[in-house]
Amino acid sequence: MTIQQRFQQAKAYYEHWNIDVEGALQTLKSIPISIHCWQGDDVGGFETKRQTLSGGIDVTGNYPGKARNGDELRADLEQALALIPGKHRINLHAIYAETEGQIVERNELQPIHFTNWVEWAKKHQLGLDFNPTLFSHEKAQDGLTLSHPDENIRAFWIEHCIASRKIGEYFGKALNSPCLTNIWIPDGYKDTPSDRLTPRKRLKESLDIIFAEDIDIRYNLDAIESKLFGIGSESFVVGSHEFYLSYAQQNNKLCLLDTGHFHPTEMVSNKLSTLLLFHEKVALHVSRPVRWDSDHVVTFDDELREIAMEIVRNDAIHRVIIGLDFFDASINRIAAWVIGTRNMIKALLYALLLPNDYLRQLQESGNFTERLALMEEFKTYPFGAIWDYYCETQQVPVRENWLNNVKTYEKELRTHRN
Ligand code: RNT
Ligand code: ZN
Repeated sequence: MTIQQRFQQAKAYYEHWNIDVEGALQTLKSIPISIHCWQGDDVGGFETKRQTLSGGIDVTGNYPGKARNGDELRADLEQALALIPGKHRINLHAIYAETEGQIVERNELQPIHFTNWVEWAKKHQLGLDFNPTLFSHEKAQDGLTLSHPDENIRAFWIEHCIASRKIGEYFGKALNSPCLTNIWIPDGYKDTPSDRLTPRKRLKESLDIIFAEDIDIRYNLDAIESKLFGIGSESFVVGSHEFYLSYAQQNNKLCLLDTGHFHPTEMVSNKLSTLLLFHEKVALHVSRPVRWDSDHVVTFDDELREIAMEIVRNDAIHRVIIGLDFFDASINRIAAWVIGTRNMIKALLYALLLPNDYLRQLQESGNFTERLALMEEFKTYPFGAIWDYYCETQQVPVRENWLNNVKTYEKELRTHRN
């Protein structure tokens, strides 16, 4: 049987439940995923004065062939994008600036340092998102940045964040699609603090200064990302969930929820409906924590599907900004992007192919038996046939065939990179 025939057969199963399969594929096509560039080089960046990774995050593994500069990283991204169905976005960090060998301090970064990325994004019709980098830097060595007691250190990072928002604005204007500029800071303490309020007060004040600069939301959207703990900040993180939730609410900013930044049994899927009730938009860093915030490659697991269901069922596909955040250096980095991104898209398709209205009615009428029965049966519906058809119509390899492309690319790459 051809992919097309298998699709027709599978479609009939879903149509029996009044599920509009073609409509679901159209919707899926319109959902961009913001793919993080930092999986390609282990969150290294291209600064002239290279710094080792800090901030309580860690990348393990030493798989050969990581990208060493902008051209290599863009080539690798192009290879990954060719294996992922749909049109997406690329998420950059300030450390991916290209300054032609000049040392440019982070607080002095400008749009001009990102023109290669913008030209490339234009050529490939990609949107760009952005993040100031408040780690891997001598001024972040104390584990404190925007909440540092030293006014000069705070000022440096405030300037960096303002510069970043302007770079975001430039991306948004140049590419005609608003850039999400997300601030994440590592600030916290290894051991029990004697004062939790003062650092949080300083963070609030720093954010107020950063956001005082009025930037048009048609071009740049601001997000703030919370965290529970990091390596070296086990006992206290200044930018906690409550902190940013309150700040975002009061100042009309986007809350960014990273799926690795909560207690192991605390699920982001369960938070989305609440955020959607009180905020116009929500942003995500979809990651996979394994026992801690380990940033493993996203798999097609229960929580990923549950997140996708929340987005689809709550009619929020244009209100939840989906970004990925993982970094695994123990496997082929291009494969990591492909696996994680394809899984995110697959989960959205899975959610779009459920009888969501009917399931809702069952719950409202108290019919929990049928609700459970159907939710379980749909897990083994011929979903794979619809996914294969989508990949084929989007002109990307079907099923595991993409692995051959990655292997060929890897062979070529091994002769150039060492
Ligand atoms: C760290 C945060 C943050 C980073 C990236 C590199 O715990 O998740 O989003 O992973 O900015
Ligand atoms: Zn994150």
